Amino acid sequence: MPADNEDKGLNRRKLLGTTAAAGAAGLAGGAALSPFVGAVPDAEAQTRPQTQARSQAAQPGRQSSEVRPGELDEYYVFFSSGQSGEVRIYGLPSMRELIRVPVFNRDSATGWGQTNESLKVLTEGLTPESRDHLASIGRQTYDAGDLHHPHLSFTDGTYDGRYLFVNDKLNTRVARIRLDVMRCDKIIQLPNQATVHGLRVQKYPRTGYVFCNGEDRVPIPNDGRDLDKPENYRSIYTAVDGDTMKVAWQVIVDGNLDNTDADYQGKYSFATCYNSEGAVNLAGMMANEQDWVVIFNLKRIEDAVRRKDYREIGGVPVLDGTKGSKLTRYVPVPNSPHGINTAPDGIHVVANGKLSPTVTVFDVRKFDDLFDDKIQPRDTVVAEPELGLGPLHTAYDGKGNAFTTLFIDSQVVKWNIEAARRAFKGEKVNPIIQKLDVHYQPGHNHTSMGQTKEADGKWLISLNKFSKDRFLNVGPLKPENDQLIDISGDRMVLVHDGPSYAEPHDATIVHRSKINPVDTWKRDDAFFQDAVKRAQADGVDLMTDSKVIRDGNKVRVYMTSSAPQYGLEEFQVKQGDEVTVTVTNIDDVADLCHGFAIINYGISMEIQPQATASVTFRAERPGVYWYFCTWFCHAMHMEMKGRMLVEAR
Ligand code: CUK
Ligand code: CUA
Repeated sequence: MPADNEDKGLNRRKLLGTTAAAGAAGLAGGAALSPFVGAVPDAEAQTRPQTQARSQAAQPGRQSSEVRPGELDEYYVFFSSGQSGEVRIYGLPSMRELIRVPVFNRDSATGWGQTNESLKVLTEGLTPESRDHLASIGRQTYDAGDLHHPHLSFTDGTYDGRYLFVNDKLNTRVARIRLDVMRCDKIIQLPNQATVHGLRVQKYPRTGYVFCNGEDRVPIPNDGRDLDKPENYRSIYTAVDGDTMKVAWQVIVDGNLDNTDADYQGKYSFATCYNSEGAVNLAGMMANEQDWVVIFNLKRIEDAVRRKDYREIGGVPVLDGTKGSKLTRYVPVPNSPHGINTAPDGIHVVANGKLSPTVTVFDVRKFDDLFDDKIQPRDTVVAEPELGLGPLHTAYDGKGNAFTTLFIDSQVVKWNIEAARRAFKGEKVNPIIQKLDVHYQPGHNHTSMGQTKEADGKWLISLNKFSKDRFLNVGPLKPENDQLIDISGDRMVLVHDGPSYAEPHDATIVHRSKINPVDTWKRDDAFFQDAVKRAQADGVDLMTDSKVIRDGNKVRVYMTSSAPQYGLEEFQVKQGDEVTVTVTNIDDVADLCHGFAIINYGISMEIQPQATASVTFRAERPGVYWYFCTWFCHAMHMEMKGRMLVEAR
């Protein structure tokens, strides 16, 4: 019988003391800069409230991660993948990976980043400056991204199953994934700002806005002016219209923006800010004792946009929300806050301390008075409990409790919001209910439906940045560890370790009743309408015709695919031709996917049931090149092939 995770952790922490210290140094840049880092975690741990040790097995009725063969999971989990640039969809509680959705990455299996349909999505929303830059280095788009925050569209405070929105910290982009086909259909690059880090959506009345934090400060426009004049650098907060995927407005703020969230009333959004110092190096960014949370008044911003009280820069309205503006308020919080999370009660918002062992709790009902200058910024703070070292993100169970990750302590702490409020008023109550060791160094955590008003308090996942010894050793690069925790009882119980590849930052757990994907594409789907129009202009019916159309040195090859055959067994082109191959999967069967790949041409794409996919390339290499199906579709799948004959010039 395993000992209580928590008690074991105390010993383990002694053993791993160097790790905790290294983590602290990494965060704080040395103990001298941050006094709390000097506190010995062990000493602190001994004063923690300890309750009866119990293993999972000793608690009948607790939830299990087991989903038996043939059974379905109860929840979808949408994981980001950081520098991998894609979205990964898991089932919960099994924590089985179900599928991946390529977004900012180049994906070999689907042809994302190579097909004309994906390239349209990847290029149409780039800024003119980026398009020029990419063209100057012979490229159409980026093939890398850093995807941190996956958030579903809302209607009336809960998920509506339409879209998933994600950010790209690398190339300042926001993408939208359609949840009916689980495919990215829009990507927009934001002008004026440098990176999109925090991304959350409007919860009420609907999405609505997608809020995007510009993290780094740069000159506007960033065209070579003010290179080494950081005092002229600016940070930008953007609201993208989730329906049109166009920038609705931008607000200039003070400080680097980290994470963001919105209220349940549709009145305010807010962001954590670090580097209020406006510094350009680590020591400078941590110099001040306090940074701030900036609150955005959506109605005032919309009114200002209506009055045209803005400057148009980079084709979008840019408003001034720096200190003293009517559009924003700045609430001081301890140095370098990180995550910010609205509770499902619609009242509380928690900003997580990171360099401070505290979290700061706001009451959104006080924001009206703050904007009307009836109260001071700090009057909106109703609690500030000290939770442990390195608080990064907070999740909720919908029953008044919060779960905060402690990066340096490698723990999740469960605490009660109301108790924290009472303690803040001076009552002798300890808001901390339990601390659970996680393995190791957690960043985001997330509860089932926990970012909606329908938080159900059943599951918590902790996305841990280090796995160390928890899995078979796979060399110097270790997986991360996404741990599943049962929160349905009074105490958290760890039930599953899940390795994951670089580097999920965040996840959203959605009850399966909210998501209704299709099995086959509709033939009038917008995603491949360019191909349909091209075919119509060539007099080709994609569902029945397989034809080669020559148009000068452009050759358009149309073929159907139906297991186990392409509509064309061969086609001939001339060296130097620009060839567009358009394949339509006419099989009307769930799960019957075909592929199209050309040997030694580096071409590979998939075609889902009832979909059309196309790829354009230059036939620069004479000879015989077999094309073949890449998705195992039939007993004769190996024979599903044909020849591209390239005649020498
Ligand atoms: S951030 Cu990664 S752990 Cu980009 Cu949401 Cu907090
Ligand atoms: Cu078609 Cu394999």
